[in-house]
This record gives sequence, structure tokens and C-alpha cells, in this order.
Amino acid sequence: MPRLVVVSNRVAPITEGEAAAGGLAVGVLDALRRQGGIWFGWSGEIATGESEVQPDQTQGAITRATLSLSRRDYDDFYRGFANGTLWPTLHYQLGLSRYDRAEFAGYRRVNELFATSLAARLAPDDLVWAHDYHLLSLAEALRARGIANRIGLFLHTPFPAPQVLMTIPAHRELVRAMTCYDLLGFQTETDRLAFVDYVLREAGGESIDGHCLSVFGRCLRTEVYPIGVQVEEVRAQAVLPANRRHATRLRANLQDGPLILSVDRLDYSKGLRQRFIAFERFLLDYPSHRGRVTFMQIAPPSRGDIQTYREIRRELEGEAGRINGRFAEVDWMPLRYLNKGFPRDVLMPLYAEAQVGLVTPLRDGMNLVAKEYVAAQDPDDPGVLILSQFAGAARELTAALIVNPYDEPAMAAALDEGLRMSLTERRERHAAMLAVMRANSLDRWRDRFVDDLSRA
Ligand code: GDG
Repeated sequence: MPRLVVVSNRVAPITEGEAAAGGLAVGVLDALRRQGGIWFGWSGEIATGESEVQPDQTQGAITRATLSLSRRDYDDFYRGFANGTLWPTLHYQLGLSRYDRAEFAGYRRVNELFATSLAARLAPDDLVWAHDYHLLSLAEALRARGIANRIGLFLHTPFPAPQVLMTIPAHRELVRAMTCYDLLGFQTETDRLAFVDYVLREAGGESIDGHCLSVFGRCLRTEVYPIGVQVEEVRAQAVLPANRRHATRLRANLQDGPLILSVDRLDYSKGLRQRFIAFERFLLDYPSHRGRVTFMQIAPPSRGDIQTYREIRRELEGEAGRINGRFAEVDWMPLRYLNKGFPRDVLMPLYAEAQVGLVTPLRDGMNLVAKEYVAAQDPDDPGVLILSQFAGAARELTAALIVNPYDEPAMAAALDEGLRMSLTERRERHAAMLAVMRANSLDRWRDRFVDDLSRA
């Protein structure tokens, strides 16, 4: 079995049992343990001087190798091109995207820095698996250093329609760089086809059999790998008595009132403002729920040193206060807005406590919260998932109540429908979603990608 080299912007802790490992990290670590390998990326630290290699950490068959970034690299690469240009554009938020040539140069510079450090560690048979929009140029930089290994990229975000991508002046350089990978993995067929469309219509490429493309003198394969969750593990965490401290307190506090729950990184792509307005609409249009229902939004801050993220945070604080001010009673507060994160084992029981999981991103590569919410439910008395049509997860979870996150009255109606849904219908919808999630588990996502890469 070839050694696996995982490359991502951030590297999770590799010590077993260490907190904060999300589902994705666990999935990737399993493969690394089995095959042996390296997990390489940015340490999350900003160096006082230049970007520099940090000491390796090894645990069993896995080595964790990291770099710190200089302030300039962090600003140009991370805050700049990756999160100021790519992230909004990939999520169709063109009004929030900006382009700066120097930042794009910084993006390539950091991809080259990663490549230089990585190239020195690679053995000829190693499989290199890169993750996400931070590393679109990594394979190109590795090829320039004479690396002929199999290299694949899984894009966790959406890939937009060509006309949207082309608002980035450097779109051609980016796509050319992406074609240096042997395998490109996307969350959904829509994303894959958007990439193929660009290659065929804008870059003069050819399709060999629908999945293999010939372009810029290279051949590469494109495939769809919908990321999943560890279904049984989520439910086990949700019911473990030791994890249920917060959930029990919450339930006592809500008494018998129903709970609507949303959990998102505080990010404009997640549609929080539209969701708050939809909840207000719901209280206006369906007044019988007033005095009983609680909407809890958990939103851990994210990318707080980027201006657009500070703005959305301020805006949501205002909206939450306004809605509560308008509807609250002496003994009832409709909206609980928690601007903080919780440990994963505390979060899963909170999902299980909610009668409705409200997941309404404006665009999302997949959205794992939707899947975790379904996995955490009691199959005998499950809650209802309300899901945006623009989340990748909507392609699989067709038994959810699917909504348009820009249509506030329709979201309000879905909330009412969800809270009134019969047990029989809830069970049917939940069983259908669980079956799809078991078939497309996190293990399958990882194994299919690694198998395809090893055959590339
Ligand atoms: C990107 C793509 C794609 C959230 N709050 C807390 C917490 N979380 C965990 C959730 C979930 C994860 O973070 C979020 O995953 P999502 O998929 O919902 O969203 P992104 O962070 O934007 O992820 C996305 C994903 O990559 C995977 O490919 O689905 O489309 O944008 O697991 O549970 N975890 C803890 N405390 C919190 O407060 N511990």
C-alpha cells in the first residue's frame, strides 16, 4: 500500500483522543494510520520573521509536518486571495469578492513554499492528497520541482459556473494550475460539470470519456465524492450520558417547547441574516407558535480578522436584538444567539434535542451540519431537517424539507410544516436520509478518493 501524504491549509492534531477533531479529521487520520503517512500544512502560527518549517511531530505511522507563515504570506495568501477572492467567488458572493494582483502572487508564493518543503519529503510512490481552495496551485508547483507522483485535490467548496469564476482576473492561471492534478474531486455533479464546462468551452480542452479531460497538454480525471459523516458515531455521541450535561439543562429550560437549531461557522455564505429574517416572518405569519418555540443559533466566530466577517457579526448582533426586542415576553425569549463554539461531544446531544434542524446556506459545498443533525436523531422520534437547495447535501438528502434560502416566507412556511409534521412522515423522511448517508459514509468518501488516486 503506498504511503499517503495529505496536504491541507490547516493540520489537525494527530494525538489520539485529543479534542477538537471534527469528523473530517477523524476520517483522514484513519487512512493515515492504516497506510502510514504525512499530514502537511500550515501550523496556524504567524512567524515573527519569514515563514519557516517547524519541527515534525510523529505518532505511530503518522508524521505531522507544519510550516508557520510570515505576516506577509498570511495576509496575501490566507486573508487575501484565499479568503478575500476565492471563498466569496466560489460561493457566488461576487459583491464581497475583491482582486489584488499582489495577493494572487502571494497565494502562488505560499503554494510554492508548501511544494518546496513537501518535494524534499516525497518518495516516488507516495500518493499526495491535497484539500480545498487554498491549494489550487500546489500540483503545478510540485510538477515544476520535478515531482511526478500521483497528486489529487478534493475541493470542499462549490465550483462555480464559468461566468462566475471568470470574474477573477487570474481564472485561466488558476484552472491551468488545477489541471496539473491527476485527479480532481468535487462534492456534487453540478460542481464537477461547472469545471468541465470551463475546460471545454473556455480553455479549448477535450473530453475523453466524460470524466477524463485533455487540456493544456495534460490529462486528468474528474470525479464526484460527496463527503459524509460517521453516522453511528454521531448518534453514539448524541446519547452518551456523559455528553448530555448541556442538552439536559437546555431541555429543562425550554420545558416542553420545541427547539429549532442552527449551527454554522459565522460566515456570510451560511445565510444567517436571511434565516433570522425568515424566523421573524415565521413568528408574524404563524403566531400560534409564539410563547413556546425557541430558535437557537450557534455561530462560532470564524476568520475574525477579515473585514466582511466582522461586518456580518455586527449585523447579526443587531438583528438578534431587534427580533427579541420585538417579540420577547417576560417569560419567553424567541431567539438565542450564541456567538461561541462547543466541544463536538457536547454539540451532538444538542442536535438530538432539536425538533427542527434549520440549515439554510446561500451556497455550501456539502454542509456536514445537515448530515450530523440527521445522524444524531432518535430514529423512533426524529426531528425534521429543513435544508437549502444550494447546499451540496440537498442532492442526497432529498427527503429533507428543501427551501430556497432567499425566500423568507417559504422558509417560514417550512418551519411551521416541520413543527407540525406527523410522526409517521418524520420517520419516513428520516429513514430515507439515513439510508443515503449510510451508503455515502465518510469512510466511503475517503476510500473511493484514495483508490481512484492510486489508479490515476
Ligand atoms: C467546508 C465546506 C463542506 C460547527 N460548530 C461547531 C463545530 N462545528 C462543526 C460541525 C461540522 C463542521 O464544523 C462544519 O462543517 P460544514 O460542512 O457545515 O461547513 P464548513 O466549515 O464551511 O466546511 C462545507 C465541508 O468543508 C466538508 O467538506 O461540507 O461545504 O464549506 O462538522 O459540526 N464543531 C465543534 N464546535 C462547534 O461549535 N466542535
